[in-house]
Amino acid sequence: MRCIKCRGKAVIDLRRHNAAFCREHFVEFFQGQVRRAIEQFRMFGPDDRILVAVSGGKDSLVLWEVLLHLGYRADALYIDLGIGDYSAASTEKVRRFHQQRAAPLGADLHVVSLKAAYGFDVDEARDRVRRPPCSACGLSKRYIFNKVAVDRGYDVVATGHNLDDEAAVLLGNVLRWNMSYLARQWPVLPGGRGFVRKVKPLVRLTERETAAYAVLTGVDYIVEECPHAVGATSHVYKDLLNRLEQQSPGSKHQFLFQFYQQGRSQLKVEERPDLRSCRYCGQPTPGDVCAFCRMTALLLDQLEQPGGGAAMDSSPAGAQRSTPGAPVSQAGPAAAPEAEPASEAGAVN
Ligand code: Q46
Ligand code: ZN
Ligand code: ZN
Repeated sequence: MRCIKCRGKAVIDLRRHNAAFCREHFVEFFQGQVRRAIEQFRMFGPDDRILVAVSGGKDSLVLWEVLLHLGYRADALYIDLGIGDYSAASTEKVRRFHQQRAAPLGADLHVVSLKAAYGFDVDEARDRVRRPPCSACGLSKRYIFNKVAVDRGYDVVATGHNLDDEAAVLLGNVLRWNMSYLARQWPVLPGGRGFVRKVKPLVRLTERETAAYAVLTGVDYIVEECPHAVGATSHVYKDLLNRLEQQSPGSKHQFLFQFYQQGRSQLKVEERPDLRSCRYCGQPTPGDVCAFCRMTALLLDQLEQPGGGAAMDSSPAGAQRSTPGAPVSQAGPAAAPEAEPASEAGAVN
């Protein structure tokens, strides 16, 4: 197998492109695809300040690496969700990547601990309010990413969702004919009214390609998945699409990009509901109190019950019962992205 660029020994075969590349030309190809997605969907410009949502997994760390390599002003935000050993290992990977690869290029890493900042973690949310962990986690991540971006003046939040992720979401939305989610499925979620713009620059690249890029460029990431991801429906969709791809290379890309180019334009995007400021944290919400503050209040009540786990006294100083969504260690207005599509929930990748 020979590289189609230099005829040297190829290290990867990309059947969907009918191409094979050596290390050097695969890296060039990968970075070119990221640049192309940024330009194709007008995600951001060279002067924009980007906040990359990192989880310690391959996609988000690779995304950060590529954006820095392409010369963008990209800092990152990591949220310690308090999910046992998984969070401990992820934190270490992110901190090490920052120290070794990002800090020397002048990039900052922001770390928010859900427990230290808001008085609960994802496992407590699951146990105390019987909310599926991914639902509490997704809501918290959307809230905090947006809040930090707004508070710290970033223009855009970038996530590591790749072609496999987006094709699986599309398949799920098509199977349910969920027209409002379909209408909003796009690699750029516009900002405004307290929401920062969100973009997915890896949308032209598959999971396999991202993993190969990580290995070939020495990006050390957490291989284990979050324990709560086990049995996720998205895995079934990804499996199906991979089987299709095996038989017919390029199907995944066709499915997603033909939708972007033809299907989506036929759909009408519903107006977002009128928003007002959350009574507690000041963030935009269709109701009186934002979803994150409602969940926080419920959780802190539960945790205060006798025998109900950590009492407020033992939670970090500053957690105010009268301001359930107010972070313990950070102050200031923010935006709760609860009006965003639920299909966005959870994943940072
Ligand atoms: S981290 Fe959070 Fe994911 Fe774990 S609890 Fe679910 S949403 S699976 S990307
Ligand atoms: Zn080559
Ligand atoms: Zn609120």
